[in-house]
Amino acid sequence: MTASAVEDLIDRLHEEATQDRPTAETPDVGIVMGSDSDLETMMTGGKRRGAYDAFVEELGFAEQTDFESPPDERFTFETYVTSAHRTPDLMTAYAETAEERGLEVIIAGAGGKSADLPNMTASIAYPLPVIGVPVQEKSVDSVIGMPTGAPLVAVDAGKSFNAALSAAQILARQHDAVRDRLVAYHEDLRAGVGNVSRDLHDRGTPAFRDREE
Ligand code: RP5
Repeated sequence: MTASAVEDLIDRLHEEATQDRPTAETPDVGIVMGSDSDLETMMTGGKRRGAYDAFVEELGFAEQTDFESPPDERFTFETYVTSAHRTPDLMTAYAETAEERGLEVIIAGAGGKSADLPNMTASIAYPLPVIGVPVQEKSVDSVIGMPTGAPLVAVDAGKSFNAALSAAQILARQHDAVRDRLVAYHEDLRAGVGNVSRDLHDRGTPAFRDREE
């Protein structure tokens, strides 16, 4: 990202904060990450599924990429890279405009030993809730280690899928449609375990294991 792109993004965020758009036209969830090298962990998984998979495949959300043209889907998220160390001005602009731009909750992920983006975003965006995602195991302490009075909730390393579910749980307090989607997702999980359990029992271990291979 060039310096001018940083300034353009900062200007856009501040301009958008003055728009006072209807809630249904603004993203409900903001997703920020410290680097595009975090993208796989934060959004589409790799070894495990990510926040994008949870929102789009399981909960029927859409990614909003244009302030002016929201997707048809009622519930949306937006995605940015806002490095705490390399673009502190962009991180600040993002967090300080978040509530005015209509966001209800932020998911913030960063890696490394100084994973400061989630906690700095939480401090600046307060009282908006922020869900931190340590992108690596070594990032856990710096994400969860907030002082008393400075809240941040966090998921385990790499669990951005769960961060999306947690964000949806927050939205579900106000939106029955999101609650219904969360309940349906959980019922699918329950049914999946039931099918596997019955199959394992009824086939026996060797036949079940061979079926999986
Ligand atoms: C952190 O440093 C980022 O969140 C990322 O996980 C890590 C490495 O960033 P890059 O050097 O790949 O941009 O700030």
